[in-house]
Amino acid sequence: MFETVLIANRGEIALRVLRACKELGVRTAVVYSAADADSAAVRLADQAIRIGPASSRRSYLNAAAIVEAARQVGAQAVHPGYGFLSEDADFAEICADNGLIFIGPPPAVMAALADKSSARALMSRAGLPLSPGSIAPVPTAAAAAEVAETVGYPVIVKAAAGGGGRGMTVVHTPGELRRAYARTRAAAQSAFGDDRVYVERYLTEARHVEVQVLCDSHGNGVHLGTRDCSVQRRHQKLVEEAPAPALPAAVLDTIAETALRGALEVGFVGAGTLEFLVDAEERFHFLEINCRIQVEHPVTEMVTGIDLVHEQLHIAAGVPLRWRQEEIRLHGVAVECRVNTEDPERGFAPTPGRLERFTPPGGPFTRVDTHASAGYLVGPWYDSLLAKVIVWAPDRELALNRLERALDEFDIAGPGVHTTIPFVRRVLDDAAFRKGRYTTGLVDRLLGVPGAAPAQRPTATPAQRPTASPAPRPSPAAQPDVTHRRTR
Ligand code: MV4
Repeated sequence: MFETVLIANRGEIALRVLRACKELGVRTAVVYSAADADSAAVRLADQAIRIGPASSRRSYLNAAAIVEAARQVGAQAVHPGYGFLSEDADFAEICADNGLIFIGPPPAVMAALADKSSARALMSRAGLPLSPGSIAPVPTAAAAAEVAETVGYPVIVKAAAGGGGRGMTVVHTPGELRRAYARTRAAAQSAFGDDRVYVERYLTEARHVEVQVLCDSHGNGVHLGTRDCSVQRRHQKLVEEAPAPALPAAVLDTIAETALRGALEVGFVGAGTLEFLVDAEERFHFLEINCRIQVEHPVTEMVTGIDLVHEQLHIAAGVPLRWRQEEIRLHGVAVECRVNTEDPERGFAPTPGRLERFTPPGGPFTRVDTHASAGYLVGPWYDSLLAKVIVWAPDRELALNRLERALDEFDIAGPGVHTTIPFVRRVLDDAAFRKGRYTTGLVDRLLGVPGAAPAQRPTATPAQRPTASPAPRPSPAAQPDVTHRRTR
């Protein structure tokens, strides 16, 4: 195991990684910006290195300053957390060039998977079913129109360099396509310096189901089941749960096993997440793979009993995977909600300010991951995640009741500070959500967004349900450019 790890992040995830390191007897060093000098991670770390002003660009995104901090403290490895440099293959490469282990996949694997178009091609070759659409980037508006005609409208134009919902445009009719295509390319060029885009059929009323995998550097891998992350607003997740509800165990197993096969096939190493959409017919479609620890990782920890950050550290240190698939048992249900300092009544605008009161919930099977405490100053510089409340229970109904109980206990107050708790309560009260029959359309419906679908059952009745079958494994030579023919 490492002697010293540098934590290149802030907020609750810096604290989460720090705790894992301490539990494994690893010395901790944390970098911080001028805005985070009083943070809990700075207080608890063995060493803390100030790397710049509040501006992310000049601190948590400053690769040179982070590498210099690692050199100063004699760290062998860097944990990037999530966000910031966590998915930056160039940063992983810079770490390697400086003799540092980046806690994540090898830089070349990261680069291939960060490109969503390339990830689609690799996963398709590994036999994963993709959302219908193009695999290679689509070079012209005319080519985009051809793909759209083949898969059928609505379609979604996605930036190859995007991900996590950034750089996507939904197109409902052929008349809108040319402009949407041009606009997405221009936006991708300005956001990512890369204007390549691809086109998929836009699947409405689908569920966002993701699979947690752990793969070591010796070719071994396990999956840790599924999470449902359909409750999102503008691609910010609000509520996540494990396992994905209201799907037959056989379907979940097929998705999880398929995901693991894909991860191993592309040489993935570390903790990763493969995202899928599951449609009303319970067919699943690969979307993208995330090469980092995710915000919602605790729900998987609660149902498996496995500390994912411990596993990341062991994998990065070259230790063979400590779990066989048969040893991983899913137990009960875990639900997480994010508490952001945002005002749901004002379009979820951030509400920075000082917290006069901050009393997190307690009680059985109730975990709160937060860096905040009474007196904490929520600044305007970083994302507004203040806390995550995660509960576990033997069944989903009790887990949801327990989460409501925990949120009732949470006391957060400060001048001008609002939180997303009132909105999360509405989600937990929603009839479709309570039944586990909700889709990516849930939040827009609750917000009354025009065009949002009314409440409905996303799941086929048992009589209509197709039998789960493993994904077909087309040979590379037989790989079509467009993955599915239009069926209606
Ligand atoms: C989609 C989709 C529907 N069809 N792609 C959003 C985040 C990124 N990882 C992929 N995302 C989606 N891609 C196709 N072809 C739906 C989503 C999506 C979503 C869309 C609208 C509102 C909420 C959503 C929640 C999760 C995923």
